Amino acid sequence: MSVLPQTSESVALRFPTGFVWGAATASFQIEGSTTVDGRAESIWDVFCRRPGAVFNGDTGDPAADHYRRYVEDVELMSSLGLGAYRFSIAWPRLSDLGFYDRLVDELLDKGIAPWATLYHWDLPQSLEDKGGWTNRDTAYRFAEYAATAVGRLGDRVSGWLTLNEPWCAAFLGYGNGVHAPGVQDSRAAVAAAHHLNLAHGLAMSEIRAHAPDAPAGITLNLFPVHPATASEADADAARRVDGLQNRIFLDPVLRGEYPADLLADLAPFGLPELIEDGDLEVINAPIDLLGINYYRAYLVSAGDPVDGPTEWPGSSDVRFLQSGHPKTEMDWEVQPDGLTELLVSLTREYPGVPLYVTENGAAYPDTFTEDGEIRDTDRIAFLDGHLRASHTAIEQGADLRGYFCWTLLDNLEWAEGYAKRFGLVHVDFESQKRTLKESARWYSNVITHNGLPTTEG
Ligand code: IFM
Repeated sequence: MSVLPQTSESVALRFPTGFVWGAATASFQIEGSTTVDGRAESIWDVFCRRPGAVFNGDTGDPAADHYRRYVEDVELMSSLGLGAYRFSIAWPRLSDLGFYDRLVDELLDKGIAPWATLYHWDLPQSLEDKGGWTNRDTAYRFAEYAATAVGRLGDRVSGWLTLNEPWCAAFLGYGNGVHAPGVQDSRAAVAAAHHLNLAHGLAMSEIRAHAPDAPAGITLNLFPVHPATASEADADAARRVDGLQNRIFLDPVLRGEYPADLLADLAPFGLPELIEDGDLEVINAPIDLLGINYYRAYLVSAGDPVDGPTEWPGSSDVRFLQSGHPKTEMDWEVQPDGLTELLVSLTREYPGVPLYVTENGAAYPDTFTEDGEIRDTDRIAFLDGHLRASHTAIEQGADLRGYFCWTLLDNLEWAEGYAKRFGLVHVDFESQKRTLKESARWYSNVITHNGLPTTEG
C-alpha cells in the first residue's frame, strides 16, 4: 500500500480541526553567516574551535546558509503546505534583528504562522565570560534580550517559546561538557538549570508586556523513564532520572516548586541555596502552552557510581539500557509508544496546559538513488509511528494541539557536526542545493489531509 494518502477517503486517522502542522529549526544549526551584520560571537562559535569538541571540526558556517537563502526556504515550506514554522532567534544578533523581521514577513506573506524560540543554546560568549548560565545575572540579561526581541517581532509572531531544552543547555553544557560551553562541573550544571528556569519566568513577563495576545510557553525535552526491574534500586534510579530530566523543569514552571526528592538529591550540589525569595513565583508564571521535544524513552537500572564528568549529578551510578527497538543513526531507539505515554501523563499530571510537540524526528543515513531521489522510508516510518502515537494520545485525553517535525533542513547537529541528517529536505552543504526527501512529500500529504493513512506504508 502507498504511504501517501491519495484521497481524503483513505485517511483513517484524522487530527482535530485546527491542529497545527509545522517544522522546526534553530538559528545556529541552519543560518551560517556567523560574522555578518554585527552578529556577536556565541558559545557555540567558540566551542566549535575547540579541538575534538565537534565532529570533523565542523562549525556554524556555512550550515544551511539559511540567513541568505531564507526566501527560497520559505518558498519550500510553502510548497510543503506547512501551517507553522518554528525558528529560533540568535541572541548574538541582538544588535540587528532585521533578518528576523524579514523572515517573519516572508512567512506571513506565504500564510505560514511564525513561531519563535528565544533561546536555542547560542548564548553570547561575552555573557559566558561572566559565568554564563552559572551566573544568576544572565537570567536578567535574557529578560532584557527578550524584551527587545518580542518588542520588535511581537506584533507578528504567532507563538513564543522562551527556552529550548534547558536540560541540554544546563547538563550537557555545564555537566558533562559535551555541548558548549564545555564545562564539566555538576554544581555549575545545577546552577545553570535554576538560572534557566528563572530566565524563563522573567522572559514570560516581557512577552506578556510586549505581545499580550500571543500564546507563549517553554519547550522541554522530556522522556518517560522506566526501571529495568521491580527492584527498589532500579525504581529509585528511575525516580532520580525522572527528577533530573523532567520534573526539574516541569514542577517549578507548572507547580511553582521543585519536587522535595529532587531538592534532597541536589542539596549536595547547592540547589536549595540557589533559590532566592520570589524565584518560584517568577518561574511559575502562567504559560499558554507546553512544547515537548520527544525522541525516545529511558530504561534505567542502578549500578556502581562512575567517576568523571556526568550529565546526571549525584546519579552517575545509573545505567541506561537498550530495550531492543530499532535505532536511528543517533543510536536512539525508536519508541513511539513513549510519546503516547508522555503526552497522556502530562495532561494528567499537569492539567490545563495545551501541549504541542515542538520537535520529533530522526537522523538516518540518507542516500541518493540513481535517479536523484532520497527514499527515506525509515524516516517516514518513524514519523508515521509518532503521529499515530500522537493520535492515540489525543484519543486517550491528551490536550495535544500541534506537531512540529524536527527538522526542515539538514543542519549542524551540534557536537555531531554535519554528519547526522534529520532534515525533511536534504542540503548539499557545498553547493547548498536543496532536495526534497520522500519524507517531505509524505509529510506534506499528511498536512494536506490533516491525517494519516489507514496502515503504515
Ligand atoms: O538538533 C537537536 C535540536 O537542536 C534540539 N533537539 C534535539 C535535536 C536532535 O538532536
